[in-house]
Amino acid sequence: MALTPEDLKAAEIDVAVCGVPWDSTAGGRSGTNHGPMVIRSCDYKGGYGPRPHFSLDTHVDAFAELNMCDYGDSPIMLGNTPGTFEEIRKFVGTIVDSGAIPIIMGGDHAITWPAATAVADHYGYGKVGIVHFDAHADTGTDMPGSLASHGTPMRKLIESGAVPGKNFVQVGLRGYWPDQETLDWMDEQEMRTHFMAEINHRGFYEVLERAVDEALDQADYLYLSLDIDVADPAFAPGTGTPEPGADQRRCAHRSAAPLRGGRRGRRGRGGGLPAL
Ligand SMILES: [Mn+2]
Repeated sequence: MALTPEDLKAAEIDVAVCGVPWDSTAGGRSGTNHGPMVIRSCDYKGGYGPRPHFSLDTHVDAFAELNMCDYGDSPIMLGNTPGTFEEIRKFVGTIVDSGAIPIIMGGDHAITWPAATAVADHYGYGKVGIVHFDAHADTGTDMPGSLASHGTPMRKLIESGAVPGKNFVQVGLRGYWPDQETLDWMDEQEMRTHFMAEINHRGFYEVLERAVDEALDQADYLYLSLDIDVADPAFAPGTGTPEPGADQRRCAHRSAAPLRGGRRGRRGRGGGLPAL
C-alpha cells in the first residue's frame, strides 16, 4: 500500500493499482462504483498461505519483475461530475508524474476521459495511442444532453486533442450502436475500428497485433481501455450494457495480451503470444 506521491517515489513503484468508484455517468444498470472494492476482494488468500505469483500463461512472476502497490481510490465528489472528473485527472496525474504506470479499476467507462487525459497531460498531447476494447464505440456527442457520460468519453479525448483520432483504435464493436452519423464522424477522425466480425474472421491475435501497431503509429505510449462488455454476457454478465455476440468467448481475458507483448519469445511457444 502506498498512500502519498512521496511513497510512490520512495518505493520506486513501477505499477500503481488504483480505483475510481464512480458510476453516476452510466446508463443502464448501475453498480460499477463497487468495482474497485469487489475486484480487490477477489484477491483473497484462502487457507493456503501466500499465493505464488508465477504465471503458467506468461512464465513471468510479475511481483518479482515489478514493484507494485495499491494506491487506493480516487476522491469522488458525490453528485458533482465535473468536480469528480477533475479529481480523477489529478489523482491519475499524480501516479504518472511519479513515474509509475497506473492500472485503474472502474467505475463506469466515462472515467476514461479524465484518466487518459491525465496520461496525455504527462506524456504530451498526441504522444499517446489507445487500444480500446469494447462492444461500443463510446463516441457519442452527449448522452442525453450531458457531455460526460459512459457513451461519450472517446469523442472527448479526440476533440480535446489529447489523443489523435488515427491513434485511437477500437476492438470488439458489435450490436446496434453507434448510428451512421457517428460512424461517419469516426471515419473523419481517422479512427480505426476492428469490429467483432473482423475478429471472428481473422482471429483475435492477428487483429490485436494490427491494433497495437496502429495505436503506436507516430505515438510513443500506449493506453489500454477495457470495457468488460467486450466479453460475451454469457461469460461476463456483470455489466450495465450487455451485448451478445462475442464469439471470442474469452475476449476480455485475451485483451491483456498487449501487456505480455514485451515477454514475447521468452519460453513462449514458438516465440508468439502465449496460447490462452
Ligand atoms: Mn461498452
